[in-house]
Amino acid sequence: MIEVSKELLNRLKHAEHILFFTGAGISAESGIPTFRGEDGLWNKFKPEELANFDAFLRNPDLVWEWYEYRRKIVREAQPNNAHYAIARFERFYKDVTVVTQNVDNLHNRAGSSNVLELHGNIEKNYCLECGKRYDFHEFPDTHKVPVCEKCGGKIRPDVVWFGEMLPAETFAKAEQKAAQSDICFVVGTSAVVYPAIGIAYRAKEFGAYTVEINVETTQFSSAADETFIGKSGEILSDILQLAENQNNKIL
Ligand code: BV8
Ligand code: ZN
Repeated sequence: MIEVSKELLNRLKHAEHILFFTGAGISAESGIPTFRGEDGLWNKFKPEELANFDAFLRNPDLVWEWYEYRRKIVREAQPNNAHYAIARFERFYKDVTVVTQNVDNLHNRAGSSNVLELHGNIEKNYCLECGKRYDFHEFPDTHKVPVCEKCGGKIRPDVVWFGEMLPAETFAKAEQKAAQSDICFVVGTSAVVYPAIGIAYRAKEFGAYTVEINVETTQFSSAADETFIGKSGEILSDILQLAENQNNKIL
């Protein structure tokens, strides 16, 4: 069991609004490669080459194949203890929000009920021309960008690429939740991508007690009130246990 501060115990006892801000590190224990780690996805490919719209126009089949490769990994992956611990926080607090940069759908699959996907969801796609949606759709040929059955346009993943705006409503909701939160857990993110990480700074600005969970320190560490260095699956399971001890009320 990890050692936590009196302040965090006190906050776990009295908090009403909990915010989890998560990045690729929370899915590492599910076997999904992160972006910037040593075996990171970006090491093989550079973000500029793949996760942006120009790359898709330049080389649609390559970008499509990369997403199909990642979709396969995601489909074979299972949520891990960190995802499940976050979902179980809903037993003790009436307002638990997950703001994730991840596109792997694992928070939803673990049972969290309020997940805000700032960068979209790799299981969702749409036609560039007519906008027809192809959500959770299995495409026959994973090596070629598919064409829309309605209008023949190219189909793209419904994720936010570099240089693209984040979904406005989702981001606004995340900002509102950040301003309300009593505790903000910042889990498994290198804290380099904007405006997403701005949500964690905003929670702090509005008085949330910020707790970072990561296997190493990050750019956010100096802003965090408390940092736990370790795997999110283990640390969040311990913090869930502490939350349970602090809240004899089960909702
Ligand atoms: C926008 C798409 C503008 C889907 C992604 C210069 C300075 C600042 C900002 C910028 C700049 N130049 C450009 C920008 C803006 C840019 C940006 O932030 N760039 C950064 C890289 C410098 N942002 C954008 O372009 C955004 N859009 O700004 O639009 C605009 C404005 C007006 C009008 C029009 C446009 C869009 C950003 C979204 C890009 N899309 N993904 C996909 O393919 O996945 S970003 C990509 O990075 C993923 O979404 C990922 O989630 C995100 C963040 O990465 P992390 O999740 O943090 O993952 P990472 O691998 O980096 O770190 C993993 C961490 O986990 C590590 O710390 C590791 O230690 C830890 N870990 C590992 N194992 C564990 C663990 N922790 C705990 N337990 C473990 N077991
Ligand atoms: Zn179409």
